[in-house]
Amino acid sequence: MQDQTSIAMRLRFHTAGESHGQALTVIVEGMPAGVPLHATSIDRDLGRRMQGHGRGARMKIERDQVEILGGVRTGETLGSPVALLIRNRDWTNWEDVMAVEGTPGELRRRRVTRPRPGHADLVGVLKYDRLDARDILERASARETAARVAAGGVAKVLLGSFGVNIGSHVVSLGGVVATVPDPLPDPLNEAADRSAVRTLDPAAEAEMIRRIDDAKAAGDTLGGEVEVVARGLVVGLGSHVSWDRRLDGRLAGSLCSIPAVKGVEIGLGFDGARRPGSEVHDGIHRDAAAAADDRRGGFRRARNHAGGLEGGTTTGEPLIVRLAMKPISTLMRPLDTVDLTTGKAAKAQSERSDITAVPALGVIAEAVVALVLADAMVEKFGGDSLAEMQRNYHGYRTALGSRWEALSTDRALAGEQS
Ligand code: EPS
Repeated sequence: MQDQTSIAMRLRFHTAGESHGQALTVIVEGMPAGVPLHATSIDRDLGRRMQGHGRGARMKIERDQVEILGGVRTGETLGSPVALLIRNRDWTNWEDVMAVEGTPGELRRRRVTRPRPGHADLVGVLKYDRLDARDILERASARETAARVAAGGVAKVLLGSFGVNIGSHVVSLGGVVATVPDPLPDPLNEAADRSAVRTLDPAAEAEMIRRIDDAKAAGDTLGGEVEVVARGLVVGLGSHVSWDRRLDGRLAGSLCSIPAVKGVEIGLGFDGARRPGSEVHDGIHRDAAAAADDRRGGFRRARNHAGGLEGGTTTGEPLIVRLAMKPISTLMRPLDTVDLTTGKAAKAQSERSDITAVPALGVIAEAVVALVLADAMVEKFGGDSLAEMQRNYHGYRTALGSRWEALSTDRALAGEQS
């Protein structure tokens, strides 16, 4: 069923839970039956999300692991909603503050009345008519991204069954821009995960770490940019026919919904806007090697400035997206605000937080890209079971492979007749 007011999804997910509540939960709906799924395949990415120089003390408390509560039996999905749970270990320190039971409006310990510029604190209390900004920040917290990484882990398993893999790396942090190797290492994550800031440039890495340490000493925070690369995609996911089926729009919308993400680029992105068309678009070629590659439809591109998308549709080249993350809005040397109880000028509340979460952003963005791509795969190849989806997928690839042959036969016949 198409939702006319939002981007339609066939593989859908919803997360719930507060940062210091008992747990985060996720329901992933639309997975075909028969996909091998184990908690361990999701836990790897949950662990990767917690890493990175510049994370706060919370990451020393948590040991994020998923419990699969529904949708899986004997290590395989059933086609029913997949229900996941990630317990917050920090809950034991917050049980009184975050208890579900109590008197409405009751004022509790750790009340937040001095909203942080840049966070959801102020707009949230105004919009939801709350007295304590904790009612807002508990859900606005980027802790929610743990649940999204879990959902993305499910999507990654589905994509893996079709030879798609997704990696990421940090391209800038705190104003330090990394030199990106060309070609990128494959597998990408094996290389990026070796770095404390998930960058592929060792010289930039040292400088990024220095800037994080300096920001910490100054009570400040840092943003940056990450790149996500998805390899192994088949030509033809997404569509040009309607706005909500264009994959570039679906990716940009989903990626911008990650807390603190302020920009998304696809392929050359903003840089492409400054060059003439001849230096932007990727020439189309066909030779023997290309003809044998049915995944790309039998064609080869001179380069991949398009980042794997043309007309809102995959080309079969690697999908390349970049995200910009603003610095975290909890500053230990806080900015100007107004106290919501007195109406007087004050300094914003300081809560324990991170100096930067840019290295974690790559892992979160991989998950979000995986969810969008898995949705596009289900859209195109459908099916109630993985086996049915595989048949549809391989049937499509076979048709792509024989298309040129059919076309040349038609042309030969047309030539004979004229
Ligand atoms: C996060 C958990 C949070 C923060 C961070 C992300 O833990 P706590 O608030 O208990 O210190 O480290 O949240 C934010 C950046 C934010 O703005 O809320 C996590 O699990 O990723």
